[in-house]
Amino acid sequence: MANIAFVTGATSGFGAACARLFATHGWKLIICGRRQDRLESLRAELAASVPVHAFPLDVRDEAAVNAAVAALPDEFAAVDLLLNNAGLALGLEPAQRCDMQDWHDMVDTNIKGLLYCTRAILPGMVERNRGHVVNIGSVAGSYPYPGGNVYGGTKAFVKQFSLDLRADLLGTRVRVTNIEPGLAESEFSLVRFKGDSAKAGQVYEGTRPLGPEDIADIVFWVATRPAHVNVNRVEVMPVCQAFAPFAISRALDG
Ligand code: NDP
Ligand code: 8X3
Repeated sequence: MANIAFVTGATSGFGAACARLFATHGWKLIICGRRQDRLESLRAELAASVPVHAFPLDVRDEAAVNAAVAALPDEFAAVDLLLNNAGLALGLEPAQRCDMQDWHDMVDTNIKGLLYCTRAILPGMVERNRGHVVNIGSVAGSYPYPGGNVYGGTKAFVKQFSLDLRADLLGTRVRVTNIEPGLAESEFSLVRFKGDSAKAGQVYEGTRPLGPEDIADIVFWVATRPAHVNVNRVEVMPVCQAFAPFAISRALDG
């Protein structure tokens, strides 16, 4: 029987790459996202090789998440892998100048949306004593950088929540993994800079960033370890990225 993967944020970047990779390995796919045109073209592409269930979903809408999970067709209901990938960064301003709505949107998507999806899918996994929740965190959840503020905070939540889920799931065969990528080229920066493609392009200029396929490769690897193996966290950066020294201001000597 084919495995079933439920991918949030499948309309772009990591989510689309994961859906494609899992499909090449014969997994049945549940795909969602807000952009219906993107969703439909991915559905049509994947449906040539595997069964696909696609529906528009804003993960910030708890009732819609619950309704979508309750309405899964029988052949898609026993989800083996939930990939909590939908997420975004908005802005890179210092905290004192951030747009409050951006903070709401990041918390509502990266934290609350992930919680809604997890809470809706998890009981079935526990009941079946089988399943894997793979969350997409970020290096931003471990290492601060100027302007990371709430984005970093949401990903720190995802990291800790993933570890705490493991604690709750002890005694079951349900696995949990947090993937924590660094610089990766997708629509991420275009979204962060609200459609400013020149600014988004500068982020990757002269670098060899990770690509969505690199992340898909890791997600697929953690998902296909032997059933007794739980990869807790994977932190991954491109070779062109490393850590900054601590920043010290010399303007405050008084
Ligand atoms: P993209 O912008 O390319 O993809 C983000 C996906 O999330 C899109 O499919 C988008 O779909 C979906 N999404 C956003 N908001 C919502 C929402 N409210 N409801 C449903 N879907 C939503 O970026 P990435 O692929 O890079 O990002 C995927 C994940 O990886 C995010 O969680 C991001 O924080 C994380 N990440 C990214 C890194 C990077 O450098 N690129 C590094 C580390 C982590 P739609 O707009 O159609 O709803
Ligand atoms: C995305 C990586 O460094 O742009 O989560 O925050 S970073």
